[in-house]
Amino acid sequence: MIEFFTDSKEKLDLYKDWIGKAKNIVITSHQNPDGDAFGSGLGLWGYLKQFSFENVTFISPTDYADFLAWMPGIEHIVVFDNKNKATANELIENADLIFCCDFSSGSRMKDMKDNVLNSKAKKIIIDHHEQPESFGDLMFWNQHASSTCELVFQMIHKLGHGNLINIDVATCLYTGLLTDTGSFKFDATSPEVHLIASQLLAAGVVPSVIHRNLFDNNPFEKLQFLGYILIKKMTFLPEYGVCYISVTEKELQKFNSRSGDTEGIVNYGLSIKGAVMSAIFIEKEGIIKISFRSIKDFSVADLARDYFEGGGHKNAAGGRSNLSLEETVQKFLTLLPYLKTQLVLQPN
Ligand SMILES: [Mn+2]
Repeated sequence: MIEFFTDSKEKLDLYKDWIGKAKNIVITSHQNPDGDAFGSGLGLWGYLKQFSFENVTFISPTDYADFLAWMPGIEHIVVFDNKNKATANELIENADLIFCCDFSSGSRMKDMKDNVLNSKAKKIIIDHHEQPESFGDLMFWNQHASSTCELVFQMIHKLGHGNLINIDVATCLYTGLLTDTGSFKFDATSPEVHLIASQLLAAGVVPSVIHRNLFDNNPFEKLQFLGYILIKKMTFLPEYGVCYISVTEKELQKFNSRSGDTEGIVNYGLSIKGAVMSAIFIEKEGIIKISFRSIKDFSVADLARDYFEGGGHKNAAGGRSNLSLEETVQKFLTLLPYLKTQLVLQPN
């Protein structure tokens, strides 16, 4: 399903009316931000800053990982933590328009959820996740898009402002395009994605710099942690084509693991020959956080939604569990025999 408010004259007029009158604008993305959350939010921020609003503020529901710290404009982000909560709430309360980037479910705003949903501001959702909730007044939504950055690029163009995609905006948008397509390798890497990438390069993006900033900036301890996980904690079940990893809170502490350090580890499981699905279970702050990845038609979004209070995309999804780490893994393993036909009968 696709819904671009810019394609309906009535909705586009509404948008133009709202943005024309807006004084204060808030942009937000989801908790535990990834490259696409900040790429789309900061790209949109850099675009909107070029108009004469009194305030355009990006508020992140939670703090961000080091691998994003180089992004243009990141120093202006207000993190919704104890220190900034009062300021952030005031900004949300005074906002005329709130853009929600890279999520479709209110709960992904964590503690900010109620303030945003109850605010008088008009809400505009720009997103590519499945099954959006209906809190948006306008949607720029396509579940087949590679990334929210792709959608922000298209929205800016549909509004006739392609010339405002300067190098900083382009850098942010390229970041989400790159991270959400797994460096242009996932199925959502459409011809359109490469056409957009080409235009972002023409705007001045240097791919090698962004790639290095994102992926070759690891703390030494993070690689040691990865080594430990691969040797000690990874299990592969060839009969199902399933790889899984479980990590305790103690192990995170032992390797001084920071928020975001576990990001991407789940993908190693899919690099095993014959793997169809990979899962990682992480014990953190009293709950188990789960990431799933899959290939081809096996939907981890369905798995996450049906059994682990989560959701996402067909090939990349997340969930949670209030059971213990062992019980959660056990629950996952018990499901596998029922999923076997879907897992094994993957068309080429
Ligand atoms: Mn995304």
